[in-house]
Amino acid sequence: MAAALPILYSFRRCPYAIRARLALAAAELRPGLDLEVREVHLGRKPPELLEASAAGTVPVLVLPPEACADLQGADRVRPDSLAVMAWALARHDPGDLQRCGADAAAAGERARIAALIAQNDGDFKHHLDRFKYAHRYPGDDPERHRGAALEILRCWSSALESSGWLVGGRPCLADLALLPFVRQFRLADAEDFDRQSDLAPLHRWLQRFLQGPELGAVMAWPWAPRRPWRSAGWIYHLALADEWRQARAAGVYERSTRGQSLQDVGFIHASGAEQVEATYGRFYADAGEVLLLTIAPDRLTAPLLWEPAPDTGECFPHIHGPLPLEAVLAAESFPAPEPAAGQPC
Ligand SMILES: N[C@@H](CCC(=O)N[C@@H](CS)C(=O)NCC(=O)O)C(=O)O
Repeated sequence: MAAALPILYSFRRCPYAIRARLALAAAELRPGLDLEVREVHLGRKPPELLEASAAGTVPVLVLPPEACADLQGADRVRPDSLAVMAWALARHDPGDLQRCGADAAAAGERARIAALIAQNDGDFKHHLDRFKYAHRYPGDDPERHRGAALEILRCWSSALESSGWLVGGRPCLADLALLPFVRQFRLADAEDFDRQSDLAPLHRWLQRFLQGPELGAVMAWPWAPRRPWRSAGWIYHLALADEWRQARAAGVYERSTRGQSLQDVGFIHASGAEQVEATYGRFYADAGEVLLLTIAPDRLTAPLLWEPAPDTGECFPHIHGPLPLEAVLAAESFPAPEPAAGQPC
């Protein structure tokens, strides 16, 4: 049996998750081979993520038991971006991003890196949120926060002036840790950001990342799948879009499978996380508009039984009663449409 891999719970556009993926990639870890990446939808966090980390934020890295036989439960969890970055670079840091040297110069650079990250995660993030997501802070003045964030960016820009890097003339942990947040600030009003002529060194620093291969790699498959990972803690049901619309109007869903009702069959057919594609291929491939319902078993009101299919003996989840709408966490087009080319991150 293949060895279990560390699991990264991630969200494609989250700046904390982006910095974690940048560090994991810098440590030359490969998704699918050295770790499993599970893309999370923040509106419906999988039970496995919440079990690993009650905070329910991403990124979270969960190490397999065999990778750390001497560690217990929570010790196997790296619960935030900085912990994930530290874990990755402690394993392998070919670019010496952490400045591991024992000399005073390396210690000074480590202190500078820590101060930059603290300023980013503290003051800069505070002002960025209140400028970028102004609607969440009614009564606050977004322009004041934009100005305060720009002040910090000017400091960083002067640090970049001599060498193009934040600390010590070559890339370091702080470059990776700040990049996704500066990128977010720019995305909030790119024209205005690009017009700030006193930020020229920062513009060059950001552009180097935006055009370079490292960021592109961690924003694409397999580092950042477009579809959320399917949890083994949920079950799934393929529904005809029209029948789902009727159920929403009626307040309850009572179809069993294509062409058959709950009353005809006695239960509602469903699939486990790994069974959806095969079910679609067998019964729905020519069915027109199909939706994939994600169902939380703990919200069902009828018994859920895993029972063998008569022809193959493979066990499938069966809901022995109506499906309440409250148990459906998501209803999404299936197969998922391809993202439009050039869609912003
Ligand atoms: N301090 C954490 C912060 C992570 C964080 O806030 N992530 C956001 C997404 S960008 C999140 O998971 N929010 C949870 C939610 O929206 O429910 C870290 O460094 O990883």
